[in-house]
Amino acid sequence: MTQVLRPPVFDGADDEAVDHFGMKGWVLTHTLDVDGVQRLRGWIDEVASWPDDAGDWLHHRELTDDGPRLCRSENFTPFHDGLRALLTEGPMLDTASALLGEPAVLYKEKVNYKLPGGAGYSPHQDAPAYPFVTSHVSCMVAVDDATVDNGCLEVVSGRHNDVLPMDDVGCIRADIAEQLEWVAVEVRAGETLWFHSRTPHRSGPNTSAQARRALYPTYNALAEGDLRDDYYREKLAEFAKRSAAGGHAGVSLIGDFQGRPV
Ligand SMILES: O=C(O)CCC(=O)C(=O)O
Repeated sequence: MTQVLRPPVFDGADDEAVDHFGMKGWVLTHTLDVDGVQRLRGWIDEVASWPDDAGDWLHHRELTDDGPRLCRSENFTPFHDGLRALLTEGPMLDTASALLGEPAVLYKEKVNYKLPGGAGYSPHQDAPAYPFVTSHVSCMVAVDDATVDNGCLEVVSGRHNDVLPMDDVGCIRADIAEQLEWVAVEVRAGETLWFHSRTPHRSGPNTSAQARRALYPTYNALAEGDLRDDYYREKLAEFAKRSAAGGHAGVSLIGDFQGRPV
């Protein structure tokens, strides 16, 4: 049985939060107050309403029992001033830098919408999916309360030192994943769950009637370079290659998404 956790929420990356992250491979922080959450929801609605082909952002859809639904948008910070400021300046960047132990820079960003009926994600670590960088940290900024019912993240504590054996789609091998001690971390809207690039994580489907939207920026150590443009160039080339080969591009460079991309 997966244990459900409501861990301490730190105000920012003070020494205690950094120690928690170092020990567990994840830490929960406060990011936005009630007004900030309202503003963020408005921004996410704006991004979701952008047409597919009017810019270089990417929208991905999945087939749910209610038909095709948006499951992910990415590469939107160049086109949205509010989201760019939230993710590339101030407390978010400061926390990423404190957790990396050196100045950080935004590597990539996405929204996972996980609308009602939206699918979950297989056990995986992010490190194998991110070319070019060795030192990076990701987080989930909860746009809506994330709960067990709507598919919050589940993590494994203290297992962020190694890349675990993978299956042929880049997820953690099933026999290894089932031996790990998973904890479900419920995250309230406006809080942020930071996790190391090698922290094993997974999530269930959204079985509730409400959306579970979350914003996921990833930061790398600036010393490795500002590689965001390279990342999206590589990703678009890989998606184009998959489509040209007659397959579906998918939503990710690894096969962690359990839904039916359309
Ligand atoms: O949003 C989720 O439920 C999981 C997301 C995730 O693990 C990913 O996008 O790699």
